Amino acid sequence: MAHYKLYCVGGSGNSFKVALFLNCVGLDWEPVGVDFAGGQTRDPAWREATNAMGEVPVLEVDGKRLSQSGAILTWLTETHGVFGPASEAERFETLRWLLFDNHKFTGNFAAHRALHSKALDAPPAAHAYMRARTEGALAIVERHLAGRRFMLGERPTIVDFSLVGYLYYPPEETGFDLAAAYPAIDAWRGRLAALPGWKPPYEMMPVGRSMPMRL
Ligand SMILES: N[C@@H](CCC(=O)N[C@@H](CS)C(=O)NCC(=O)O)C(=O)O
Repeated sequence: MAHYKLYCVGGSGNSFKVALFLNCVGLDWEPVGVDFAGGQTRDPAWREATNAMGEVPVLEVDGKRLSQSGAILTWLTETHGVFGPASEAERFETLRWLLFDNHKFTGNFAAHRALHSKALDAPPAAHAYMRARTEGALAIVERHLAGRRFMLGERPTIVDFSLVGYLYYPPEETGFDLAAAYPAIDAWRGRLAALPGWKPPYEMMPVGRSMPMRL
């Protein structure tokens, strides 16, 4: 049995953030599929046993079940001493970007993807609102990455793993052609994809059942 079990589903970019860390560090882990499309995360018994917040990813280790990708990444980096902040200033920047990612970057990108892929049925005004919010967040990261190799500078950290979580899903699924419209983000995600251990999300987590993201 693997040391780490990651409860996840291939279509979950939040799960991919954690899977990427585990694989790039070469840790002993296995994905455990969740039937997201079938409503497993809303099942009271699943919530009681696995995550009261009703979300993946959940990382199981030594009898504990940890949730929230930003908290899990922080725990992993402190436990294994890699891909973490190297100073007090970087620690502050790490928390700052993880919060921005969860609130604005991944938060908007993932919601827009759900609308774009028609996994959710929403009025056009709601779709346009989410698109504008997502473009705003992408522009902030595009600008930050101009002249930087990674989010905190010269080396990859958990900030990169968090922000990049949804950016390898295909454009027809996300509604954003990053290669065409966001050159700095495109080059940065390419640098991360060159890390040993990187795989695309559906290969990294070939488990579980997502909403119909690819129509
Ligand atoms: N902030 C959370 C977000 C997790 C999240 O939204 N997970 C989605 C899948 S990507 C989920 O399980 N959603 C279930 C639901 O909202 O019912 C994290 O980073 O772990």
